[in-house]
Amino acid sequence: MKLLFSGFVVLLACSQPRPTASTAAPVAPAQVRVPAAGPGMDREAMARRVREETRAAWNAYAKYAWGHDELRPLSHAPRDWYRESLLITPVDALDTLVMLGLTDEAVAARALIVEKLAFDKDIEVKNFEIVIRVLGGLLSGFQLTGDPHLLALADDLGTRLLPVFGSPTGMPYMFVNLKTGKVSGAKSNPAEIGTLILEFGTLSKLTGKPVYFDKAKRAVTELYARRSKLGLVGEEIDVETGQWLSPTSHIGGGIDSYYEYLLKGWLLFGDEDLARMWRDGVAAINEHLAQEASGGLWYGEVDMTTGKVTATAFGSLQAFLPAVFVLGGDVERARRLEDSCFRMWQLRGIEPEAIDYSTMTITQDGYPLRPEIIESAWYLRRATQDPQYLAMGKAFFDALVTHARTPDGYTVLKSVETMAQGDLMPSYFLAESLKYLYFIFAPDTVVDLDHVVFNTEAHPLRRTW
Ligand code: DMJ
Repeated sequence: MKLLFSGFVVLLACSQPRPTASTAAPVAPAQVRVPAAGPGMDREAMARRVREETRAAWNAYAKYAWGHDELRPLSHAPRDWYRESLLITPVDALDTLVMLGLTDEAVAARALIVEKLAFDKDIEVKNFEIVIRVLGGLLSGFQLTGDPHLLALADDLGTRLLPVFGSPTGMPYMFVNLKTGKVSGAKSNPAEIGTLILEFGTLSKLTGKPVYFDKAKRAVTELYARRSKLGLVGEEIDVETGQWLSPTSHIGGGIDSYYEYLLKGWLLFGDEDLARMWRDGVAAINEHLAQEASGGLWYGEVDMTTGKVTATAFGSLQAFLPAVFVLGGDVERARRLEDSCFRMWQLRGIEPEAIDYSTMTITQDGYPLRPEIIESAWYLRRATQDPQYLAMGKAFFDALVTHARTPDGYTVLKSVETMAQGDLMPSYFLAESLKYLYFIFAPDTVVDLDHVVFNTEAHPLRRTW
């Protein structure tokens, strides 16, 4: 296999015009204790260590779960999401293996995918997860390796997913049977409706079939049209009636990547409608969700209609936002929010799933190996070259090795209070957490953000159009 990675450089400065930085929140003293990185940190050695941990995690999957969706590292057993495997870990991991220079492993992953992956299966899949992990992974895999089988698989998958858009509003149903096209799940949310345009849009550009982009764009446009007078979206919506089922607005799970894709859709496709939606959206969350509390900047929960605060909850998923702020040009806000995220990490030395930031207490104590805080540290390290983000990266790496490493791969933590280990290595750990950790230490030349946008599962999509 000829790997095309050498020509695949991802740059941070975007050639697209930038949104204007939104009004900065008042500056409060951040109480963040980041261990000094100092000139002594050997970045090359750290990058090598992350690469070797990635190799070991992949090898554990290959040994105990080959051909299946995910690895259970403690029981040495595979886990499949549905009756039949969709090779979710190999597809999610392929571009990480390529970009980290794990060439033999990348060759094996690609061969497995090309030989075994097929979508003519009588299984009802979750559209959002399959799009961000499998469709995204096939598209980036194609662009990095040049293997046309991967694009053919992506095109076949895209066609099988299209029935989701058949609701009266054009907003997608949550589930679709890959063989029959039968859809279900009319109760959906902004993330599942608005996190499709990067993958479907790229598929349109690479296949010359506009239908994918058009359906995904209509879906997000219909969602945006239902924003409240404050410019906010709620947490749950019926895609058949277009009525909101929950008015709770926040930037966490179920909403998060809706905002991410407005900005990134603009950057990848130059789409001015998405640019306008992004500017409106980010202005609304900065005005109504941002809160100064406990000496830092946070984004809480409010009623989308009244703006009344309903909870002071923040968590690991919200930690995607500093990365998006950097891409949107608001580096100062990104810095302040990443400080808050790191304070959350430091409560127990590894990240809890959720906290109440008014009391700085943990409300959900699991750590499912999430990548978002690592992703944001990478964007900030690139944008600022501030060594504190190298130090943060080392803190993340050391905690992962200490608490989440097993003899055969990495595993989720049931609790950051007890550090009790669960038994799953989610595919996004290889797709995202390890990739972004590597990027923190690797030279900036490994990524050319002038031409590449990462989807929400860290799959790099290269603008070749
Ligand atoms: C990933 O699948 C994606 O990053 C998604 O946007 C959110 N959840 C996980 C990681 O936490």
